[in-house]
This record gives sequence, C-alpha cells and structure tokens, in this order.
Amino acid sequence: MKDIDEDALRVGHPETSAAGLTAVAVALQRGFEQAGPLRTARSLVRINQRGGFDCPGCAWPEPNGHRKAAEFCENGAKAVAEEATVHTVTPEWWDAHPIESLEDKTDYWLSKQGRITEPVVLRPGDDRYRRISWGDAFDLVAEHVNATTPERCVFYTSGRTANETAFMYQLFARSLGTNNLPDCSNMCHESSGSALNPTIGIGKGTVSLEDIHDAQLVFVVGQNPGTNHPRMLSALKECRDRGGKVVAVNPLPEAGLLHFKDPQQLSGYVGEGATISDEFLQIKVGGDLALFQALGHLLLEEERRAPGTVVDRAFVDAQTEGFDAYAAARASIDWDETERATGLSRLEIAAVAKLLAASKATIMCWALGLTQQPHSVDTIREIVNVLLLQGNFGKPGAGACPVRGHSNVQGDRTMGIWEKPQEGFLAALDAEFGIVSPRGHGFDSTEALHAFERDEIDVFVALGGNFAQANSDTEALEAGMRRAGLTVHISTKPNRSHIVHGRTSLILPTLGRTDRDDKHASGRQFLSVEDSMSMVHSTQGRLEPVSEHLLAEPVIVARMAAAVLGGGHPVDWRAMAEDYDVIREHISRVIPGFEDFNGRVRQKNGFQLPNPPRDTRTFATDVGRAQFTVSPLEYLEAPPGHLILQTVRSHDQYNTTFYGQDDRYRGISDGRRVILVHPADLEDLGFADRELVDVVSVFRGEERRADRFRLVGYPTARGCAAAYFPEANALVHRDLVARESNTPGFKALTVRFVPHAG
Ligand SMILES: Nc1nc2c(c(=O)[nH]1)N[C@H]1C(S)=C(S)[C@@H](COP(=O)(O)OP(=O)(O)OC[C@H]3O[C@@H](n4cnc5c(=O)[nH]c(N)nc54)[C@H](O)[C@@H]3O)O[C@H]1N2
Ligand SMILES: Nc1nc2c(c(=O)[nH]1)N[C@H]1C(S)=C(S)[C@@H](COP(=O)(O)OP(=O)(O)OC[C@H]3O[C@@H](n4cnc5c(=O)[nH]c(N)nc54)[C@H](O)[C@@H]3O)O[C@H]1N2
Ligand SMILES: [Mo]
Repeated sequence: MKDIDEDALRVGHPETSAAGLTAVAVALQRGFEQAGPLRTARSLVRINQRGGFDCPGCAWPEPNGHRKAAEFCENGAKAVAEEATVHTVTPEWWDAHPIESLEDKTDYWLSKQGRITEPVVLRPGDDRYRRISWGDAFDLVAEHVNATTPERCVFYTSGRTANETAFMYQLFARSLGTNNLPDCSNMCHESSGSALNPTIGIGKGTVSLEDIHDAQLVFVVGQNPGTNHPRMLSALKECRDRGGKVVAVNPLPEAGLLHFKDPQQLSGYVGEGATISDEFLQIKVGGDLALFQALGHLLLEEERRAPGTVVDRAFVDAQTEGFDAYAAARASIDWDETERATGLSRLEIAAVAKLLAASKATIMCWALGLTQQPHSVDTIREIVNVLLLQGNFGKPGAGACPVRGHSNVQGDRTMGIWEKPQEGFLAALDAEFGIVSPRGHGFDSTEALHAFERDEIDVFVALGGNFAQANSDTEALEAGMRRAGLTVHISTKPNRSHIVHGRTSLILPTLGRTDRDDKHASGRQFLSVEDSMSMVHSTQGRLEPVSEHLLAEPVIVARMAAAVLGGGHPVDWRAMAEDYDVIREHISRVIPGFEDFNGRVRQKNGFQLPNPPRDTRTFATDVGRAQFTVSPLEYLEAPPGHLILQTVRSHDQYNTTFYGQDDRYRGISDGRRVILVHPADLEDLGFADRELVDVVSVFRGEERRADRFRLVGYPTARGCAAAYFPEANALVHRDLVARESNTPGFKALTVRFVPHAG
C-alpha cells in the first residue's frame, strides 16, 4: 500500500442523488488524463452506438429504438478512458521494474502504468519479465500443458470476453480434456443461476428493457445502480414517469437509489433530481430471505381476505408446482424473528406488501447484495416464489431481473464457459468438431482456489481478469498461485495477478473493446456480446491499437490451442482466427438460439435470444412447470462485539481496477481502507469515528486479520458494516461460500475491530 497515503482520507456527507453535471465533468476529465482529448472524443462517440463498441462497463442493455447521442454514463466513460489510455507498459518498462519492486504496488498504481505492448515472460530464477516472441510464448504454453495432465490445467475467464473468443476458449479446454473453466460468474451471479435454473428452467433474467419501463412496480434489491449500472437509473425514471413505483432494499442509502439527475436531459443538471424510490427498506445484511418470506406471507393473507385479488390462481394452477407446500409454510410467521432478521419493522414490510398486492406487473431486480451469502440461493428462490404467486412471468412489465456485472459475463456462460456443462451442449460440440469432450465437472473459482492450495494446478491460464485479487483468502491464494508451474495472463493492463506469478509466467497483451481489429485477410473483424436481457449484438472498436504487437483475443486463443493440440487436431483453429464469421458459423450449429448468427448479428439492433418464461410462459424444469420452493428461515447474526461486514465497490473502481481513490456518492475521498459503521454501533463497540483499527474476521473458529482500516461513522443499517472489495478479500475464509452455488460469501463476514497498535 506504499503508493497510497492512508492518512489522506477525507470524509464528507454522502450524496443523496446520482449522476448530473458532476458525473459528466468527471468522466471527461478522466478521459483527457488517460487518453488525450482526441482519443477520448473518438471513443466516447462510439460507445453503445450501432456499428460502435459495446461499453466495457456493465451488462445493462442499450435501448432498441432511439439511442441518445451519448448512450453512456460517467462510469462507462471512465472504463473506456482506462482502456483507451496512451500510456504504455513496454518490455523496457518491465526491464526497469524487477518483480520484487512491484510486490508492494497496488492495482491502482499498476493499471495507471498503461497498456501492455508486447508479450513478456518470467522464467524460473529470473528476477523480471522479459520480451518473448508470440511464437515462443505459445510453444512455452504447449510445453507446459503437454508435460502434465488436462485436469491439472485451469482456464479462467473474466466476463469481458466476447462470445466468439469464449466459444473458442471452452472448445480448447474441452479438446484438451478438461472442464476446468472457472469464471468470474462463479464469484458473482452464480447463486442467481443456481436458484433460477431449477425453478423457472432458465438461468437468466426474464425481462427486457421495455418491461422495466412498463412495470407497475420494480424492486431494486442488493444493488447499487448509481455506481455500477448508472444507465439503469434512466430506465427506472422512465418507469416512474409512466406511473410505476420503485422499492429499494439495501443496508446502505445509496445515492442513485434515492434520487437521480439525468445527465442526458437539461433538467438533470440542476436541482435535487428525480425521486427514484417510493419506498426504501434499509435492511440488515443477509435479511432478504426473511423479508421475502414475510412478503409472501402477507400476500397470501391478503388473498385470504379478498380471494381472487392477489394470487394469480389460473397461472399458479396451470404453470406451477409446489404451491400448496409453499402456502402451508408461509401460512404463519414469527414477526419478532422477522424484525430481528431484517432490522425492519412489521409496518415497513406491510407497506411494501401493499404495493406488491396492488401491482399487476412487478419486476424484481437484484445484484450482488443477494448472491454472496451462505443462504443466497434460498433468498433468490424466495424472490421467485413471490413472483410466481402473482403470475409475474411472461407478461409485459413483469419478471425476474438479475442485473449482471461484466459486460459479457452472461454471453460467456451461453457460449459454454461453465465447469458443469450440460450433456446436450457437449454432445452438440462433439458432433460439430469431431472431438470427445470430458463429462466430469471441472473446478469453479472456489474449487480452483482450493486446488491451488493443494498444489493441484500446473498450468493456469486467465483470459482477462485478476484472479488473485478477485477471489477469497488472498494470502493462501497468492501462495498457491506462486507454486503453480505456469501462469498465463491474457491481459490489457498489468495487475496484481501478474506479480503473483507461477514458477514460469507469461503475460500476453491483447486488443481491447475499443481497439481496431483489422489484421486479417478477410478484413476488419467484429465480435459480439450478450447483455443482461439476452440481447446479442456486435461490437467493434475503432481506435488505433497502442502497439503493433497486440493480438486480438480470438487469435491468441486459436494460436495457443493450435500450439498445444498440434497438427492432427480436427478443429481448424486458423480458419476461425482468420475470419470470425467462421466461429459464428460453428456457434450457430452448436448453441440453440444462434441460428443464422452471422445474418442476425448484422441486423440493426442484433437479436434477442429465446427465453421460454418470457416468450411463452413455459418453464423447462425437470417437471415442466415453474417450481415453488420452501426454504427454512436463515439470516446472519453476529455474536456480541461483532458486526456483519459486506464488501462493495466504490464509485471510482471497476472491480479490481481503480480509476481513483474517491467514492464520491458516499462522501469518501482519498482513501479505500475504510469500514463504514453506524455511529450508534461505533459507540456501542467503544470505538471513535476515524479510529485506526485492525479488522479480525471469524469463521468456524478460524480468524483472519487485515491491518490499518479507518472506521467511518455512516448511516448503514445497524449491526452491519461495509468495506471495499478487494481490500477486504484477505478476510474472507475460502469455505465461507453460498450453498449450492459455491459463490464466496463476500457479503457475509463476521468481524470485530481491534485498535491498531503502533
Ligand atoms: N463502475 C462500475 N460498474 C460495475 C462494476 C464496478 O466495479 N464498477 N462491477 C460490475 C460487476 S462485475 C458487477 S457483478 C456489478 C455489481 O453491482 P452491485 O451488486 O451493485 O455491486 P456492489 O458494489 O457489490 O453492491 C452491492 C449492493 O448490495 C448492497 N447489499 C449488501 N448486502 C446486502 C444484503 O444483504 N441485502 C441487500 N438487500 N443489499 C445488500 C450493498 O449495500 C450495495 O449497495 O457491477 C458491474 N458494474
Ligand atoms: N470482496 C469481494 N470480492 C469480489 C466481489 C465482491 O463484491 N466483493 N465481486 C466479485 C465479482 S462480481 C467479480 S465479477 C469478480 C471480478 O473478477 P475479475 O473479472 O477477475 O476481475 P477484474 O477486476 O474485472 O479484471 C480486471 C483485469 O482484466 C484485464 N482486462 C481488462 N479488459 C480486458 C480485455 O478486454 N481483455 C482481456 N483479456 N483482459 C482485460 C485487465 O488486465 C484488468 O487488470 O470479483 C469478485 N470478487
Ligand atoms: Mo461481477
């Protein structure tokens, strides 16, 4: 942490509204600093425009009809500036920075250095990365992979990877003979998939952007859209303008949830901004299962009082199973326990139940506030129950909306990046390519962490991302990664995972979203992505790459696969790398919904993938109907002297990449090692505001410690605290995971504070 002055921390008042003029100014300033005015202007005008590139910021969809001239937000612009930077990390840079000198650098410092320009290698016994040719780099990968067995090789993907690249990458892993395909989704929305697949027969959301506009009621649960999905605020405002209502459920009074100033409208520049939430439930971390059980109970009670007014009986009878058991389980409720679990009063919950009962079209949106706790899958199943009760599937303005993170994380899964692939997918893949894919499950991200610890990984390839920082138990993970034989990072910029290298380590620099990809005999190429609402569309960068040595991701994957698998392999990797239409041809024959992929991806707005619950009210579950489920009540309770800690993103970061040191909406400047705690809890625990403490996490009798955090009095829910990801990841025990999905419990830590000594 040497490059950050911890004592510079400034704390102001949290803001009550998001976006507005400051957002535009901040975005432009960041762009000019990184990329200069011309590249900034060139890149910003192409974001999310037809024929332009997909914003690498988040997975929120673009409007289908009229697109505003500037279909981006402050944080999208910051993400673009981060990539479009003119600063470079050359082989000379690596030469001037022996690995030891990089050990104490933060990801903030590392990414500020710029775009990596050439492949580099760190060999055993050497003290720094050195230039290597692409050909030698791929031969080195082949040498290592072929010296071990496929199950000791792991292929990680971060969700920025485009569809075509992801498809080739999983094809490579399976051709080799492994399903070890962990991805960032394992750490993100896996719990959503685990809950949705068995209950509604699809692991994705069931709404379109138009549905959000048309909804009578939208819940925004466990999500901070003002920072992480800013364009969602425009959709929520549109919904309210049409008479819809919004309920926010969050332990933190996040700026964007309360008010919104639309930077794309003149009126958005001045005043308080539009109200976003009609009701704000300031819930305790982990209390959502209790909340949705209570809401289900109240809906059933209202239905008993006025039969036929709340429950959609026709839908429930025809399209669902398990209603009776669910209704029996929710017939009674322990209000004392519900209030304890949620930190909400019975009256507050009843007020929201009333809105729900009156709504004929409800959408439930959620993000990581629900997915990273032991009982996350139960919580999301409970949300499905409440939606099913009122028939909120397959009608306008209604449905489930897990708001995804990385801009193509959903597409990567559709393309087969999954450690537990389904038989139908593998059979189609094998038939198309004449390979025999392995059938056993591979490692997810948590299992990969365990495998690193047990020294079971010889080769770790990462297509993007920053695995060492993103995952739990930082210390153990880093130690394990350092013992691996070969680590390979396909990256745009340096990050901590490059420093925590295996005995041999390769960094392979790639083109990003904004870069032009035109070194192909068949001309300039484009790629495609799928957004949070199952829309598939093309993306094509325009900027001159910062170095002539960069290769496009599909080319890197193809050349790596060809080197590893050798000449006799049935897959024609070269043809796919030459012309991405060839990849799309294969995809169109393997993955349902991608028929005529090449034709439809060239349509004006791309195309929407089939979604049975939304399109036809059908549910491809085991029983052929949507499933009500019954979960016992569960919530997080901290023993005396402890709080429940959740980890969040600041307004100035993209996961493990930082744009700056501020969290403007929460009033925090120039510091990230902070813990937000309710002032009354600070007092009860005997700590002062701004006190410097060490944080101790407790899990199954084991403790982890992270030093030097400043306590900040903040209006969070009582009994809860919040810290930034990834600074707090060292505190997360690797066995603290969500049941069924195995997603790390990043929002479910039990912690106490000790005054920092010395
Ligand atoms: N600018 C920017 N955009 C991003 C990202 C980024 O880092 N920067 N990351 C991208 C990615 S990969 C993802 S997955 C998404 C993440 O998007 P979010 O899910 O919005 O991300 P977090 O910052 O983790 O915020 C979690 C929210 O849930 C709340 N919360 C925590 N615990 C609970 C709980 O128990 N119950 C309820 N109801 N709420 C709770 C927190 O207070 C916080 O508001 O954003 C994507 N977009
Ligand atoms: N405590 C805590 N931990 C968390 C979370 C949390 O809420 N709390 N959230 C989890 C979530 S939701 C996620 S998604 C993961 C994120 O985990 P990752 O996806 O692994 O991490 P990122 O920080 O998004 O990856 C950033 C790196 O990607 C590379 N990169 C950027 N653009 C490109 C590109 O176009 N191509 C390639 N090849 N590389 C590129 C750059 O080198 C950059 O350093 O973290 C998880 N970890
Ligand atoms: Mo994510």
